[in-house]
Formats: sequence, structure tokens, C-alpha cells
Amino acid sequence: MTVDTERWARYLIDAVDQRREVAAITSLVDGFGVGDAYEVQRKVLAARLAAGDRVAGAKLGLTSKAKQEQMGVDEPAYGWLLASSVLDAGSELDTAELIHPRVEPEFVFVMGEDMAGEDVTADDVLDATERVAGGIEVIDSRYERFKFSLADVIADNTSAARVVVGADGIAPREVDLATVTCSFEIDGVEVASADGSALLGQPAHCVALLVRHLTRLGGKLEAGWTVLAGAPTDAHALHPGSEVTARYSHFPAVGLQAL
Ligand code: 0L1
Ligand code: MG
Repeated sequence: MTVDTERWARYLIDAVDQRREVAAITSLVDGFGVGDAYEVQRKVLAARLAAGDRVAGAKLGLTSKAKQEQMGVDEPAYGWLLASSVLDAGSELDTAELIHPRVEPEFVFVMGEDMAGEDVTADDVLDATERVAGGIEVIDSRYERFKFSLADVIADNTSAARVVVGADGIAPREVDLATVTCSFEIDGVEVASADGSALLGQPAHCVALLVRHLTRLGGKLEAGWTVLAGAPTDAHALHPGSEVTARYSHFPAVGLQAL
């Protein structure tokens, strides 16, 4: 049976705009698959762009082995970053704008050149990257209790909500990104730590997978885009009043204040 992707795109847009959680699409639609999910994601993006937003970049989710095993998948999920979702480092975020936000540290690539190709490698990504920085992603699944299957989370643009990107960063080959460590703090207490190797062995490899995905869809990764390669640690609930800091061995620390 053909899935009415227009209807499910509207369903998710309404959930975001009305700040309310909704049932997972797979619990409502038999046979809702990954192909349907990327079509819903595309329609949600098209609606946001038609309403005046802009693409600021793209993101990967489920890039750590731990998250993949938890979900029973062996492929990352790909999504879009809207300009309206990008916050300056040290920004304040009113949690009342969101449903049940969680935060996670990110490895962020700022692209210097367009990239496309189904055989793109991590090395090619490093050649095309302008800088790599730390970040904090705020994810906010639109689904009840943050529970979903792979197709659900893809349709939901990989739970993307907000992102804070560090103002500075390093040249892509200044250090092996797999060895960059991250300590993630909430209210001054370290809640998790990991290094870049948690991202499928090498953060630049994750970006290469994104380029291959965009190429299969007939697109490309564009110069100037911001790319979230993924979170090396689990995500943690974001409560009003919390101060979140991601500290890295080689990037400046990034902070976010929740209101
Ligand atoms: O950015 C992410 O890794 C989120 C992927 C989607 C899974 C989740 O919401 O935890
Ligand atoms: Mg993330």
C-alpha cells in the first residue's frame, strides 16, 4: 500500500509547532519503511523552506556503535540542519520551545568545498573541510517517550531541534580526530566522556557516509554547510536552568544555558 507521506510530514510539522509528542508512525502505518521515511523527511524540509527557513547543513545520527546496537541497526540516519536551529556558542535556550529535549556533544565539520560521490572516503572529507569544531546538539524526538524505530526517527529528521556550534575550531588534519577527547558536563558535573573514535572509528568517515547518502539522493554536500558528524556519548535530559558544557582536548569548550 502506498504511504501518504504528505500526511505524515504534516503530522510531524504539527507536533513540532504545537510542542506535543505523538505516536510513532510505525505504530500507525503497516509497512512504513526507511524509503517512506526519507520521503517524509524531504517533505518536512520542503515545507520549512517554503515558509522561509534555509538549509544550514546536515547531520548524522546513530553514528556510535552503542546507539546502533541499541536500535538494532548498522547504518547511521541522516537529517537536515535548518538555519533557524543554529545557535551561537554560549546561547540561552528556552526549553518551553521544545517537547522533552536532550543534549549531546557533537563533532562538527564546516565544509570548504562541495562534495559528491558514492566512493568518497574520510580522507576526501578532510581535504574538503575548512574546520572542525565542538558543538552541542539539542535533540527533541517528536515521539512519545523518545521511543521510535529507525524509520520513525528518519522521518522525524533524526530528532534534530537545535545546535550550538563552537565559534573556533581546528584545521581538519591538525590532529587525528579519532583521538580528540570530549568531556560532557551538566551543571558542572561530568555526565559522560568519549573520544572521536566512538564515531564509527573516525568522525570524518561518518561525514563520508553522509556524502554518499546525499549523492544517492541526487544531491551533494555544499561548501559552507555545517555538518554534525554525531555524538560520541549518550544524550542526557535537558532541564530548565541547567548549564551544559562540552569540553574537548583540541577544540574550545562549547556551552549552552537552558532557561
Ligand atoms: O543526533 C542523534 O544522534 C540523534 C539520532 C536520533 C536518535 C535519538 O533521538 O536519540
Ligand atoms: Mg546528534
